[in-house]
Amino acid sequence: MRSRLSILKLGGSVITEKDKPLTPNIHAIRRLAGEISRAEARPLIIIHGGGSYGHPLAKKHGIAEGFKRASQVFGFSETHQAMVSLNSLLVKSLLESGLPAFSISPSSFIITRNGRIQHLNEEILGMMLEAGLVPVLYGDAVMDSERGFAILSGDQIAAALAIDLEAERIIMGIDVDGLYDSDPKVNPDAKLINRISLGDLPLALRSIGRSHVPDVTGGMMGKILELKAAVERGVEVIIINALVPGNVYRVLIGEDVVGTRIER
Ligand code: IP8
Repeated sequence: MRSRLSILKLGGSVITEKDKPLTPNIHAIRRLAGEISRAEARPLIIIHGGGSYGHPLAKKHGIAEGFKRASQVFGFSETHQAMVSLNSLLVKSLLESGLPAFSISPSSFIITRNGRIQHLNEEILGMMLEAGLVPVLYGDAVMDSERGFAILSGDQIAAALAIDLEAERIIMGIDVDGLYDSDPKVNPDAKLINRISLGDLPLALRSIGRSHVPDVTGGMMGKILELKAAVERGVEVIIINALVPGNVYRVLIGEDVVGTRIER
């Protein structure tokens, strides 16, 4: 039977200023921490993206392409550390809001092979959830058995954990209302898609615009492709705008929120 586990992915474009390197969106972080705490949704795993912390550094040092030269090793450390810093800001805010948040580095319990999760030790997460903790993970610079190292997106982690831990739903908090029939940042007439089935996804994906800021894990397109595997196994996926105050709280307590639901 499915657990009641919710996985909340907060996009890097929500918790950082995506155009300004290493700049958090402190206002959004504090507000979201309050909303998540107030909702009291359990069990819950929070995962966040890289935004202007992980992506520019990963790009600068070519981390997603794997180990090619010794000079990248320092960049690998720097990329991970940038994510640790961002994670600390979020975890600190969550704790201040009264939520028992617990930071975990994906690089300490996940190994990839050619960028795909090869080994994931979920035992520790299961025990934390049992204890009532809220694990807070992030897209990370990880060890890769073929390439030496890789960038593992928070979206791939969300889908893998949802499948392994039989989560009920993945909530994707991004900086627009959901999936549109064309890129809403370019086309003001773009229409929001409220529900979409896996069969109709390829058509919708063709209309998704390219990201204008560094995104080494494929932007919106990469996100959706990662989530497909979880939807196929019956996990409910809801994409909402986490920059709209109240949305994350409402979706966590089970209310209807404007967004896109991806169905089997
Ligand atoms: O923003 C990428 O995670 P994402 C993390 O979830 C790094 O794709 C280190 C760039």
